[in-house]
Amino acid sequence: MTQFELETDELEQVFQKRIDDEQKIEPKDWMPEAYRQNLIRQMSQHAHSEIIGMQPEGNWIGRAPTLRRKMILLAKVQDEGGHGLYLYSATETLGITREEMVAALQSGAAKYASIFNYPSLTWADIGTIGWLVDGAAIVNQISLQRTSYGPYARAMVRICKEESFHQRQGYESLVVLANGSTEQKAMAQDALNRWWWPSLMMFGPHDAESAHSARSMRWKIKRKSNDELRQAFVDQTIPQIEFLGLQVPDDDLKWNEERGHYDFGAIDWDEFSRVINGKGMCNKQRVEHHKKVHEQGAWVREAMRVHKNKVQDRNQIKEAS
Ligand code: FAQ
Repeated sequence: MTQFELETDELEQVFQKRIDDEQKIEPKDWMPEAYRQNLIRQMSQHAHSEIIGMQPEGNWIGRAPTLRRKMILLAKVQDEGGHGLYLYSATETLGITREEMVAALQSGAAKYASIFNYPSLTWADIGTIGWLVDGAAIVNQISLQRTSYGPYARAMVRICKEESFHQRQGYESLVVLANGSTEQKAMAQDALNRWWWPSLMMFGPHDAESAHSARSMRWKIKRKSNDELRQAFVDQTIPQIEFLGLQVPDDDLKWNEERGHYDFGAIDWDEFSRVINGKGMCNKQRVEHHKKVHEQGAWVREAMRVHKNKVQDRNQIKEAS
C-alpha cells in the first residue's frame, strides 16, 4: 500500500465510524469521492424530479374548476419549484454547479422520477398526483430526513412539511370526486387505474436489483430500502382507497395476516425500464419544454450575473478606500 492509500484507508475508517455514530457529514468534512458522487447523483436527480414534476400539474392551472382549486394548485406547483431550488443549492455544496446539473438533465445523462413521464389527462389526475405521487414522495422523504449528509437532511424537513399539505389537498380533492356524480367517480377511478402502478415504480427496482442501495445504506444516504418503502406506501394507501369506495387496480392484492402487510401483484419492470431510459409517453416533451423555458429565462440569469459583478466591484472599491 502506498502512503496515499494508507491515509485514504484511515480516513475512510474514521468517516464510516462517524456515519455509524449517527453524526452528520457537512460540506467541508472529508468524504470518500464515491460518497460525494453518489450524493450528487441522487440529490440532483431528486431536484430534477421536483422541477420536471411541475409540468404535469402546471398543465392544469389554467383549467382548474374553481378559484379555490386554482389557488391551491398554484401554491403547490410553486412549492415544488422551491423544493427543486433547495435541493440544487444543497447539491452545489458538494462541488458541482447548477449549470452542470441542468446540462446533465437536458442531455439525458441525469434521470428524474419516472412518474413525471406520464400525462395528466383529466382533472382527477391532479388530485391523484397530490394524493399518490406526493404520498409516495413523503414516505421516501421522511426517511431521508435522517440521511447522513447534513444539507440534504435539513432540506428534507421543510420539504416533508410541504409535501404533507400537498398529499392532503390531493386526497381531499379525490374525496369530493369519489362522492360526486357517477361521471366524477368514474374519472377518479380512471385516474387511480393509470397512476397506481407508476406510483409503486417511484420507489425504484426491487432491492436485489438496486445498483446503489447496498452502498447507500452502508453510508446511510438511504435509511430504508426501496422495497421497505414501497410496502409502507401500499399499506398506508389501501385503507385510503377503500374509504373512497374505489377499486385497487390489482387482482393479486390481499392482506397477508402472517406478514402483517398487503401482498400485491408484480410490477411491470419492462415498462419502468423503458420510461427511465427516455422511452416513456412524455419524456421527450418534458425535456424539450425544460430546454425552451430555460432558454427563455437566459436574460434573468444574465441580469443576475451583471448585478453580482457590480456588487463585487462596489465592495472592492469600498475595501480599497
Ligand atoms: N425514476 O439503485 P437504484 C416528488 C434509477 S419527488 C427514475 O435503486 P437509488 C415530489 C436510479 O436513479 C420524487 N429513475 O437507485 C413531487 C438508478 O439510475 P442511475 C423524487 C429511477 O438512487 C410530487 C437506477 O434506477 N424523489 O415526487 C427511479 O439507490 C409531485 C437504479 O436504481 C426522489 O428522488 C425512478 N422512480 O434509489 C414533485 C427521492 N428509481 O442514477 C412534483 C430521492 C430508480 O444509476 C409533483 N431519491 N431509478 O442512472 C431516492 O430516494 C432514490 O434515488 C430512489 C432510487 C429510491 C428513487
